[in-house]
Amino acid sequence: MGPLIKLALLACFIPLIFDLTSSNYFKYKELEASDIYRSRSVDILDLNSKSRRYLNKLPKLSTNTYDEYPLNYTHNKTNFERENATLLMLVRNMELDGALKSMRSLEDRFNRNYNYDWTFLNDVPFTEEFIEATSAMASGKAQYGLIPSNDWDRPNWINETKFESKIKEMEDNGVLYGGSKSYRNMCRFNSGYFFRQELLSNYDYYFRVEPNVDYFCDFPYDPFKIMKEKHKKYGFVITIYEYEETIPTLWDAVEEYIKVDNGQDIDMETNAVKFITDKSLVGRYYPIVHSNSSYNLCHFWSNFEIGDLNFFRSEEYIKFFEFLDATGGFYYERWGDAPVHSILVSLLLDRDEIIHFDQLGYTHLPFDTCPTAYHLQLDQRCLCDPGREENIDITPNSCLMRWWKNGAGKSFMREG
Ligand SMILES: Nc1nc2c(ncn2[C@@H]2O[C@H](COP(=O)(O)OP(=O)(O)OP(=O)(O)O)[C@@H](O)[C@H]2O)c(=O)[nH]1
Ligand SMILES: [Mg+2]
Repeated sequence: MGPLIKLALLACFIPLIFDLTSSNYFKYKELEASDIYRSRSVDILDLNSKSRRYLNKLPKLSTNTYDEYPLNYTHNKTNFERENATLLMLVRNMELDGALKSMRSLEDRFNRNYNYDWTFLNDVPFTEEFIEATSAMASGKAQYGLIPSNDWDRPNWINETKFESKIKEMEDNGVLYGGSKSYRNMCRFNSGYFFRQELLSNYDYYFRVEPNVDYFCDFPYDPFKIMKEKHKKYGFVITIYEYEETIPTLWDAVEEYIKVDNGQDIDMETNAVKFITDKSLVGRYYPIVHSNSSYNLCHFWSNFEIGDLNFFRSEEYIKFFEFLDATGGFYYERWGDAPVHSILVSLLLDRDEIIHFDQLGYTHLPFDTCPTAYHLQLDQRCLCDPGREENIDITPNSCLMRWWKNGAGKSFMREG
């Protein structure tokens, strides 16, 4: 054995010799490393928090909307008082797995602290299995409603021959859900009947949840409280363009109603009509799809919505809905509840009564919304990538920039 090899062997044994005299050398080393990592992670978080703009002020509703009025309501980790509100899911028994996934996500991100009630609606009775599994997943009370046939099924004044030929035509033309009869029932129910269900009669607000959605971030506030405190009546997270082939005559019917209303319920000065009719260049984009009417096809994506039930139950909403319904457009065409809600909300409400919740990361295939600010990603434990192609907010497919310009969003973008 050469002297160099002897030296190397000795060097290897030195730590062991020390280890015999102390306790356990390797364990000691591991501890040291984890201490270093721990203090580094604290430093990094601290460094990040120094860059937070509003750290010492009352929380702002959003980092993205230039709303100068901070909330009176402070979200702290002990104040979990509930508003008079329910989480609401229209769902089929066969969607149990997806329903549980959505529930788990919303419970984790928000409701486990508040325990709001869950309301489930179905056009057929829920199975024991569905009731058992969803009740177990809910942190609050769970209640189950069977929708009366009159609120769900195709009314008998719909002309069956015309209906059958129209849906065949749509199916042949490859329109999304164009050949589905039940989808039409669902859209009409969600447009004009969900808020009239008895189980909802004692609530003021609902939060619509669909199977197989995901909430990417911890909620930084109770959105129901925001609705109440800020006098909001409709809240959304994503806004996109509708397929015009599903609503060829919807806007004609809306224009007729505007004439009939004659300024009684619809106030064009204060409402959000510009949001749904603006076709100008906003940012770098014109509307991505051409439309044949003055409706620009923008709608709030209604699979996520938080709404004031008293607005939907109001005479002005119901009158407008019934006028549209009487045309048969829900069946002869395939009017979605998203454009219907969006048009009625945009025309009947004051634009300041509509709110974009821009900190609530969310996905329903095929689109996401994910807060971009790095400190929000950390604060709210987000699990999403704002750089992903599916994150739709400032892409040409999104109407959000039109909302910033014409709605209650970025007031600096408003004209005049
Ligand atoms: N009870 C019941 N619920 C339904 C029916 N059709 C749809 N739904 C529910 O209505 C909501 C909207 O239906 P979806 O099938 O998700 O429609 P969509 O979001 O336009 O399309 P997807 O891309 O398929 O999600 C979901 O909560 C469904 O679970 C039905 O026939 N009966
Ligand atoms: Mg869906």
